Amino acid sequence: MMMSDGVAVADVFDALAAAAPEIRAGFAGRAGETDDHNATGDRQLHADIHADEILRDRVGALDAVGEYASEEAEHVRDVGAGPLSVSVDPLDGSSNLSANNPTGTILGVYDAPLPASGRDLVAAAYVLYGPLTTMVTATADGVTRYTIASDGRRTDESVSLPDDPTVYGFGGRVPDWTVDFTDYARAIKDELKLRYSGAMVADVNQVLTYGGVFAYPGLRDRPRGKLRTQFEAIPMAYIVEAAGGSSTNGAHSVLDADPDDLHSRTPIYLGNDALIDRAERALD
Ligand code: P6P
Repeated sequence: MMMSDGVAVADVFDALAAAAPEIRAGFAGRAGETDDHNATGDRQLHADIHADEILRDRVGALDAVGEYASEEAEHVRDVGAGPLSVSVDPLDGSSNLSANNPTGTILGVYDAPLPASGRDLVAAAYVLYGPLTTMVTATADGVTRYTIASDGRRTDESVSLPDDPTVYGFGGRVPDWTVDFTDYARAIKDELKLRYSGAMVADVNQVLTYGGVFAYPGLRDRPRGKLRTQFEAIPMAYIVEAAGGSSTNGAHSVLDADPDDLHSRTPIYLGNDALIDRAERALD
């Protein structure tokens, strides 16, 4: 990654950090549904649209960014002549708003046109809207967690996955799990503590904090599972692998995924190496 790309990535992270308090301030009164659906069929909340507009304006205005793609919009948007392409899930787990549970923003920075492979990712980040607003960023240089105050001030600490796993979180309904995943889950639940909120950002953040495994597996009737390859799986896999963990889609690292469709889905398993190795053996 050229130094100029390093500076450009820092500009993207600064834009995300500046957007976060504005997105959070817009939650009140926007938990309701619009009449519209996104490209993967999810009913859109007013908060989804609000977050996407803020991010598109801030990130799309950067000279280094040429393409902006959102989980909330069917097509990639040309936003300039810059070398970088940015993918966003503007408000991951937005349905949690009505229960006042955590939600998040997921962002990927690619040095290739979208849809792009995980190997084209040069940086990734997420914002977690919990009791605190935190931003976790990852580049080839490592993973950093920032706590963002309401006035935008940031404090930071480096992040690495704990060696000893403690928590797990598995998506989907148990009757919809495959036999192989059910066997894997049965073993894991006797070893680790269940932590599952329904927002990928919050659940992966718990794995990064305490060690463990997050999975949204392929299901009996939906072999590719639920989570979006470009907007959720690839950026979050990049962050977990940069923090010292592993990812898989059941067969290989999620970063080796090469989606041909911007809104494709993939099974995803993220966490400590040994737990991911066991998942690949169980699903083989
Ligand atoms: P389920 C939120 O809608 C999301 O895309 C992810 O953030 C989360 O991990 C998953 O779906 C939750 O899905 O089926 O458990 O509600």
